Amino acid sequence: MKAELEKIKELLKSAKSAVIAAHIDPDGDTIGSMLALGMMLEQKGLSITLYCADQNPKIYKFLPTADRIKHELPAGAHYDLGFAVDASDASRIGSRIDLKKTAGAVINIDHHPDNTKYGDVNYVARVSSVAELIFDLGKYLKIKMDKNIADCLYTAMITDTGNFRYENTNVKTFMIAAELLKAGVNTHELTTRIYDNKSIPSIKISARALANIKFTPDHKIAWTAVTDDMMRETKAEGEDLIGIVDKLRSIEGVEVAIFFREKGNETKINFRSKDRINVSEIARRFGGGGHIKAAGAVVKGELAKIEDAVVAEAIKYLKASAYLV
Ligand SMILES: [Mn+2]
Repeated sequence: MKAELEKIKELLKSAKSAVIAAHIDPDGDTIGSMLALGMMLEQKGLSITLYCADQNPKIYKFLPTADRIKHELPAGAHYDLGFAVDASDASRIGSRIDLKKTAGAVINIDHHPDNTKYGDVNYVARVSSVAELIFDLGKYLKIKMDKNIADCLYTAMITDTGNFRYENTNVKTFMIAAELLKAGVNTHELTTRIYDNKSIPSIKISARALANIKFTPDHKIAWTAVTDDMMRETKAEGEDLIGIVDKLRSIEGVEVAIFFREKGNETKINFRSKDRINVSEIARRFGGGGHIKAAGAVVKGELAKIEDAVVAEAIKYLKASAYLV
């Protein structure tokens, strides 16, 4: 990774402006990493534009500089550098901007195993969160770690590791977390803001989803679906659905959890695996992708048909893995 860090350092020497792009349907890692990187590059004297095609979920709005995120760039805008954070492919930042045309050089900072190496620099490694890569970059650039940067990185880390519960959490993850606490992070305050701050619609929609839960006869696959009508009736928004699929996975004996969300003529699918099954393989069969234990896809068509097809494919995949009895 040293070579990539050096390349970024070199590019920064002559750069005056940069746009940093988060991925569509943003999560804590992409938002926190984008904001932290923005503040770091400002310390280096760059003029920074923060971009996310979609709205920043409410729970991340308290983060320092989150109010500066733009959802559109001025026509013809051009920047010396274009960073993409937590995006496995250039298309993940959305179709409204083309980073290659918008910036002199594209720097791809990511941790997805299926990253397509679309950057002029590809600073890609399989670590818990992009936040770890941004932390290392900050060290390399001799950035002063302050509480604002640390809050953003810590939020990014806990949201991608399930608050340090997932397998991607290792010694280095905790070493970085310790550094962030030294820089002023109050872990109780941040985790309360992220985990104990649910909206009433989010509880209502998750109650509806859990009431309709379905299982294969052996209970190894659990799934549920949320329709546009259910969203309207509970006044829920997209971000209120975060965590439902994790609840399905938390059930005893469940190996694969699948969550379907009807959105107009499309269905968004989220997959989670507890232990042995690589759900990114199942997602890939529907044009999606992701991590081994967390993946997603978007499919056009009627919800009920998609539900049947995806569950059938998941059953087939578990059988092929000699796992479903
Ligand atoms: Mn991530």
